[in-house]
Amino acid sequence: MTVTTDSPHAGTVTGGPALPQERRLVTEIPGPRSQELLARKAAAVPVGIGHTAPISAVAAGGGVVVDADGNSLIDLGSGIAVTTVGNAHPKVVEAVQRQVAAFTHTCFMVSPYESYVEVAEALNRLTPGDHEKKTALFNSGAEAVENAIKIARKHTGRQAVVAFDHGYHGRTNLTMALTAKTMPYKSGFGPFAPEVYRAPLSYPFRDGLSGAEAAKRAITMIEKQIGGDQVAAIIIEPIQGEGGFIVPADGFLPALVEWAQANGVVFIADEVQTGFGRTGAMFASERFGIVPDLITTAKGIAAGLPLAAVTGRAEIMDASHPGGLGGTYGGNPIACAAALAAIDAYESENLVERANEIGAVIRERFAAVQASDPRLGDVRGHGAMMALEFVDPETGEPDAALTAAIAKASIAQGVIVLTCGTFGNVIRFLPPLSIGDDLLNEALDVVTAALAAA
Ligand code: PLZ
Repeated sequence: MTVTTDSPHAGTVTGGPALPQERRLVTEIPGPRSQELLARKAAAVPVGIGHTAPISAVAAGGGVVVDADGNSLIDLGSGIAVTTVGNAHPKVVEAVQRQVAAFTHTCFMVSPYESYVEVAEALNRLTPGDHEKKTALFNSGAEAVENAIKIARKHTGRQAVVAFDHGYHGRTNLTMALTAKTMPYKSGFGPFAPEVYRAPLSYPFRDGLSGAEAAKRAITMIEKQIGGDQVAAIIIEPIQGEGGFIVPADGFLPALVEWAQANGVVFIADEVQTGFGRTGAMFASERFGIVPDLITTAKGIAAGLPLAAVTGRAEIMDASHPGGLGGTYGGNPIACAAALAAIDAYESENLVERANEIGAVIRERFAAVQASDPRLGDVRGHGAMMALEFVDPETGEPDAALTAAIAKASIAQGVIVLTCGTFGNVIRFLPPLSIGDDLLNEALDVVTAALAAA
């Protein structure tokens, strides 16, 4: 990238895996150049758009993000589970450069092109189940979720949609309605879309229920409060993301799928955060032995280019009349080129297995911490989607202040960590699968020290 203004970011910046794989702090975080950008951000960008790490990013790759002051931070967030193959992955860079020079846009609904169809074919092949599938492409996770609901309603001729406690599905009007948490996602932004109902989840650390018990509780609520024959779709994240990396008890998801099938309800797995190798399986649904009717994907699909998809049973996907689905940019050719390169990387570089190795390192290290520190109530997750839930050891109540302090101290020490959870008391790890063991361990040392010091 060559920048020809006189900004402090001027010059040629190359990211990707060739960046020195090190944590390097040459200023305080934020350094002077980052502070300058953040001041401009405060003046030019509304406060509604927050940020986690107070830096001005100029390059990233492997397991690091480099800022304008020359600090190199270890990345345990992947831009919220997006750069899973690694930032500026060489295959993605090459594919994007080739495509951008060929054509930037035609609108697939005006003049179709091959890469869109290839992404659809790849998703039809990679998603769980060997039934006939079709895929439609969109721009964001929220847009994919909106379209999955449209498709399910058209297919069933029903209106009600069931989402779950702690669920997160986006910030558009319908997806705000589907999202559980009011602050910061919903407060003051209503009225919300109608015919959205919320069922209780399985949250083993907090409810102590078996998967079968939790499923019975949810199904009873659906049958008594909505009626199975009124429900178009159930939508659920196999592992909840923003809601706290909540892994449901065994049997919970299969029981819901079975109930949906028996009642003609479309089961939608929202794999926007869990998809593409993140959980140590190509899709988290595989980890729970379920085959969803529809699956929504985004984030890791295209290594940072905006792309999202709805993939599912051909007869459901074909429910819409011609022209009923679409959008100007959905399946943009540059994003599709990036997706094909990213999918190639997932498959040829053993990245799904790498997610499991990363998960094993995180689990082992924090199981040891947990044994001596009762504030660490739960260590959970699958693959490279792991979380730590912090509590008051006396009461078991969520400890959001401790969690925020650990995240803040870690970032100040050059490790980008994200928090999540309805109660704000969860640290989540979403490292790029391109991170090396040394860097990963160094980052976990920093987080562990931050906990000890807090
Ligand atoms: N479904 C399961 O995780 C996005 C949101 C960050 P978009 N999660 C990150 C924020 O604060 O806005 C997400 C998700 C699941 C849907 C979405 C929405 O995806 O691409 O952000 O629209």
